[in-house]
Amino acid sequence: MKLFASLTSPYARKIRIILAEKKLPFELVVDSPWESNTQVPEVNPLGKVPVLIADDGEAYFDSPVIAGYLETLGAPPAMLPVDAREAVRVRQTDALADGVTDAAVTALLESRRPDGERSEGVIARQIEKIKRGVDAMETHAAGRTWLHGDAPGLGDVAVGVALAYLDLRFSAIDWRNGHPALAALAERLFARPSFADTTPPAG
Ligand SMILES: N[C@@H](CCC(=O)N[C@@H](CS)C(=O)NCC(=O)O)C(=O)O
Repeated sequence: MKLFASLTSPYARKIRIILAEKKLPFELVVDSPWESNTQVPEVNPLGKVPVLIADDGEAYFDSPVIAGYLETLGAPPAMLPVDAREAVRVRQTDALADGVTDAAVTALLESRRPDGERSEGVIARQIEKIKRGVDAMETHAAGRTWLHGDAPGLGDVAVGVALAYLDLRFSAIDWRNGHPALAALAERLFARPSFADTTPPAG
């Protein structure tokens, strides 16, 4: 398998963590879709990472689809429950975490626009999404070691990656404040080699 990823992409990090947890061998193709010489549009018409190229040559994107594909390979530990309704709940947590990451990415890109083009209103709207999302994650995490079941799964990985991305790009939000269950969950996740080994480079 080959994974097209940039080292700073939180969505790609989610997949790299799942591959590490499952100990699945893969070739990492570091490619930033923002660079002019990127090959990503050749494997994903949307020009986004992550993209997984399976051993049979089929290309999979985006990160929730890749996570679903990896589950079909049967390598433990399971990141999605076998029960279909339970799996939907885990995917819901994945969607919530990705939505927080989406809002953070949108706010970051907006904040980097030149004076006169930047909209503080757009940034504020995204920050509100982040805050509501983090509140919802806290409600779910309260009283639990892991978000679904008795071991970390796709939902935990996605939430951990989203929170780590907030640490990297929006530390001023101080998401730990008022979210003790989430802070404890993040501590458990960040201590795992799969998270430690995929820490994005500064910049
Ligand atoms: N929903 C997608 C989001 C992927 C995404 O937005 N990736 C960013 C990198 S963090 C990207 O490749 N952006 C390039 C672009 O939008 O042109 C997923 O979960 O994989």
